Amino acid sequence: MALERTFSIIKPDAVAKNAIGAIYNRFESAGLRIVASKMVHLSREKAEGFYAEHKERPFFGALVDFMTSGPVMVQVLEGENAVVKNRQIMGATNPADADAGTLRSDYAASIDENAVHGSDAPESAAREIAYFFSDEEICPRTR
Ligand code: IDP
Repeated sequence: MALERTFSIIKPDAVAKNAIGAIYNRFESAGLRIVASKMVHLSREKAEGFYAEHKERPFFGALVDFMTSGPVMVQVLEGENAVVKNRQIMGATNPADADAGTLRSDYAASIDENAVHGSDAPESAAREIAYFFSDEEICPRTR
């Protein structure tokens, strides 16, 4: 299978728990390679744009409040089947439904504060990667 890329966010709750390294270890242990990475504190405008598809949902304001409440790590993960693999590593949106051993089972407190984001399809991955990274910021494996 060809290499695929997906977009990932370690959300403010998991950054506050000092879990960046532990979460990166999960990605790398599963065979995903971090090919771009940075820490950012999202503006409201940036967070609202990222979650624009949820604009009409009742939780939208709380979601933007949360996503702007502290710094996040954003990264591009590369590997075989990266989109699906990352979603498996993350677990279900609601940590109460997440399988044991997934990131959300281990690090998320609630559906509102659920530790990580991961693209749900190759198309959204491409859009989300471009929303945060220029081509020059992405460093694919060279050897
Ligand atoms: P995903 O992050 O697993 O892809 P989405 O349905 O795309 O889930 O929702 C985006 C984010 O919006 C979730 O990660 C979660 O933080 C928040 N969210 C989704 N549904 C709810 C809800 O019912 N209540 C509160 N927050 C929600």
